[in-house]
Amino acid sequence: MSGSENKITGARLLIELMEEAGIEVCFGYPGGAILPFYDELYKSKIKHYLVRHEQGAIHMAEGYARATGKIGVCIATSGPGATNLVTGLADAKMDSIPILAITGQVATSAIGTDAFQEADIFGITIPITKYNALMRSADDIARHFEEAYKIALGGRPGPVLLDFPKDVQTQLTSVRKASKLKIDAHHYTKPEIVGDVKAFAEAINNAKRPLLYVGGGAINANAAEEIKTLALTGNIPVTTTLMGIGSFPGEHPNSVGMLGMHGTAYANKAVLDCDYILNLGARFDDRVAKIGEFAENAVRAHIDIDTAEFNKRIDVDYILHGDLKDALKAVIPHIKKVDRTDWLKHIQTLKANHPLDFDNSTDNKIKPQDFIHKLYEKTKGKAVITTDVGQHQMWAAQYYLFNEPNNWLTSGGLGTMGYGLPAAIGAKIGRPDKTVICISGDGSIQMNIQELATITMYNLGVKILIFNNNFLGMVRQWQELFYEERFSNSEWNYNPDFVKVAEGYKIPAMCISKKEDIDKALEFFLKDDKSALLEVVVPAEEKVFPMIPAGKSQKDMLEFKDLASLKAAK
Ligand SMILES: Cc1ncc(C[n+]2csc(CCOP(=O)(O)OP(=O)(O)O)c2C)c(N)n1
Repeated sequence: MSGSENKITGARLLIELMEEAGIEVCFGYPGGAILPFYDELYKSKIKHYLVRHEQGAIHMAEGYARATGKIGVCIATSGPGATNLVTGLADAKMDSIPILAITGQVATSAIGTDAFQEADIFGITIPITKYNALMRSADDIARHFEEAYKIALGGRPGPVLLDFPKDVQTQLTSVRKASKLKIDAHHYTKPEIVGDVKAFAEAINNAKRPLLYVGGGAINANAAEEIKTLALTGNIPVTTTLMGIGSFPGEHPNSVGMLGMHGTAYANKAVLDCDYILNLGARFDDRVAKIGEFAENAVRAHIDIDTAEFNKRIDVDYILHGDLKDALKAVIPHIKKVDRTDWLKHIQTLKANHPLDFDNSTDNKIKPQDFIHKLYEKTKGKAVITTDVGQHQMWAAQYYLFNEPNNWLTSGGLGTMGYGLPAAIGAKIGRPDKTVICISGDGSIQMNIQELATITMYNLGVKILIFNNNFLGMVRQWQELFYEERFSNSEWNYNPDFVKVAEGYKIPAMCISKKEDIDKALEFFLKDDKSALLEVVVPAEEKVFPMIPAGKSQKDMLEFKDLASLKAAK
């Protein structure tokens, strides 16, 4: 008696483990080396979304994860399927998004022989995953899955990858549970709060002009409520990074919007004027904080779950290590209701004197900033917005005010063009009740435009807004300002007819280029919960302001009015 009747295949086991973990959806693309797994998936209750490109699958998983707070799962075959996931893994690593990637691999006997469709995805993804494993035996699957799953979601979240050789998928095993995990528990358990909570709170109480600087870690830690309590109890204004948008209500008087390279002028000025800055789950990114010049007159404090972030780029005076939500819960009882009327008044004055600005007076052309503001009004700030990368991304961050977390999905750290459309698909699948809008540029949308087919195949009500300036707009902006208007390879006159492309995929579409058509276009775009594509032709020379030139600090910020007055002086 072999006992094989109690055994199941590796592929079956992995599916069962995924089901037990509560995984409901995954995104992927089949191929030879992953077929046994797909065969088991066919029988599973896990819903699989077939994409058109593996990069689409992983960005969908990212969008799903960011919109729901759950893990995002994607599947690819060996070789080219697996390498097509690489950009998404790097993206998820930079933005701390929990992703489980499962890749097929050639049979264990063929590994290292340059077999058909073989790629060392384990080796390739070591620096861009939190954990990865080549599962050489079906008996190891349970342990690897448990480790991978816990590590992806635990501590500072991130992507993990399980490489699954074809023979291991069909091998029989009876090992269904990990007897012991080999990876140190601190990689996936919640750490204790480390640091002097009272001294930490005292430093806040002593500040006359404190400022909260909130990053994506606040969204991961689900800490929006605690941040609001801290800000309102202490009368403290709040600025967020690009990734932190939504962690504090954008419409609240204490909100100073986004800081950094294209942040609001008032946020960047508040950084210069504050005497205390508290970093909550941000990483002093180089687009925000110049070494040696960031909030140099302020006492600096930092709460983070990842000790590697402390004093990495910017030295701080006070540190609390731990889960942000837990840490804030510990700090808040020690916060005094200090009267900071003068400081809050000063913030309002900064807002009044340095508003977001652009020239909306010229002729009948549509200004993207104005359009996004109108979109915000029409959707009452309640839509889930995803973006690609470029000027449109920054305008969306500036002009669409977010009052809730998890509604703003963008590629922050890696800045991946091609992220927006698949991320919107993942978000819509995760939160079908929401209006989900991808805001893109004519460059970015073409990097994963094939996923329009996925929208139609699954009848998903995803809205796609394309600002068409016939340029790689952000590249053009830099070339205009810093390369004496030599527009090397940023202009193109070979855009497809986006309306026809959309209609080719059976998505209703419309194109507008005149201001007078905005209302009618928004009516068409938002009238129901069905998919729609709207192309908005905008001027190529429109720029994103304010701007802190690369490598410069808050002090060197250029505002729209600076450019206008520079031009007038010429
Ligand atoms: C995959 C990738 N390649 C190149 C870049 C560099 N890049 C950043 S913004 C940008 C231009 C984006 O153009 P478009 O999508 O048309 O948006 P716009 O800036 O015009 O709003 C480029 C090429 C990038 N971020 N990602």
